[in-house]
Amino acid sequence: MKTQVAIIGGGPSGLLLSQLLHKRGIESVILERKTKDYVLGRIRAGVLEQGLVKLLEEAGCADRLHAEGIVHDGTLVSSGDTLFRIDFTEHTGTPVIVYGQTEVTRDLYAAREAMGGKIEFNVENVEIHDANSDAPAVTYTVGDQQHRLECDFIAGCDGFHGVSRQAIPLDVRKEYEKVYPFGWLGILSETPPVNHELIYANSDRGFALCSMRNENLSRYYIQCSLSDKPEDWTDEAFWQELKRRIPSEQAEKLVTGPSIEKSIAPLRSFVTEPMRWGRLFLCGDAAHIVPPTGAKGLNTAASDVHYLYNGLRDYYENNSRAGIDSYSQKALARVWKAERFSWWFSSLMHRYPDQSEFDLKMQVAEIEFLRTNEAAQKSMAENYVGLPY
Ligand code: RFL
Ligand code: PHB
Repeated sequence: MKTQVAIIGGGPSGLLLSQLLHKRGIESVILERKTKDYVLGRIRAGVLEQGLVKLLEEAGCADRLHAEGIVHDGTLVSSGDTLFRIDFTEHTGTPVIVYGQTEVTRDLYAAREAMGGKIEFNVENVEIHDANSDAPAVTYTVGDQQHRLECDFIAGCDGFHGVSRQAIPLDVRKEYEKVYPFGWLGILSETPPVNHELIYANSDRGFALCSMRNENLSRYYIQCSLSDKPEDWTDEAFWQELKRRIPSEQAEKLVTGPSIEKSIAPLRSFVTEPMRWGRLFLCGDAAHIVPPTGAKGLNTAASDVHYLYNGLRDYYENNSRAGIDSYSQKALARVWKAERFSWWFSSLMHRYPDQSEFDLKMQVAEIEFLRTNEAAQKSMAENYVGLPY
């Protein structure tokens, strides 16, 4: 088989890239390790920056997002019982949209299928060949059938545990990593959200986040120990702990109910450099991970797709290599800013096992500065709604 762009990974990065390329007449094939239902069963990000919304519009996949997404003009931050608001629209002129990654992915799959996009599910043993030559290829198996896909370019959109990053030789690749000493326990419940905007809560029992998917579907998280397992936490224990971490006025209003999903995610900051090797381009979680505080994961994947899509367009439409040659540098410049913001916001909001009393005072002082200082609020708002591409 032959195509122009072989895309490894059918998560949001791979699907969005494929759909955008298709709109410009550039052919691609997506290779996905799991089934579509499995991919759609993963509950992940919930907050979309305008940059991602614009890309979804360009991809022709934004109708449901505009009909069902919830516009958020700001967010709440709490420290104990002190609650304050950061106004995104006032400080930046831009809101964010709350619309789940699951729904984005569902819309992208629907669009790809409607246009006859080629997606191979259940692929195994994916191997990248000759990425550093003018004739790269990907081999893989489906069941006991061996396949070979020849292509002009390979997009490695296969997430943190994929194979693409590993295809870049170790003497070329440099990785930067910070692992946080805690995780997030998240639940989804068919209950009305406690508040119409998100609440990021710092408390002496650890971080909590009140988020949502729609008016009757709430997403809540609490900081937990890395050794915890979801089954250690009954729904009742989760709700009790959440109530202790958010301001009492909110805790009293909280509507609880059975969880329909419960999972633990570790927190990590990770970047690999460069994001390109020959004709292989890494995109999204394949190249970088942020802790979820600040909701930058999916949005940073989207900015990679933007740079790669435009680079490939430039190549096919204008016979110019300028865009693909600057891909890694442009993508990384924005990635590192998202890494900084997520690291800063995580450091501000969590309890660390080795935190000294001095460290705690610094956290309190910084939250107080954010509460009272316009410039600090503007800086937070600019980062939260997404820095320009
Ligand atoms: P994905 O979504 O991981 O998709 C990669 C796809 O590649 C497939 N794959 C392979 N396919 C073929 N061959 C192989 N060898 C393959 N190896 C893997 C996988 O099955 C998968 O379908 O990466 P992508 O597309 O770059 O998208 C990135 C986003 O998913 C990610 O940044 C965010 O979801 C991160 N993230 C969150 N971000 C937020 O902004 N807010 C959140 O609340 C939030 N929660 C999360 C998250 C990531 C999590 N992970 C990765 C464990 C919660 C979790 C649990
Ligand atoms: C979510 O709704 O899942 C969510 C929202 C904001 C974050 C992280 C996760 O910072």
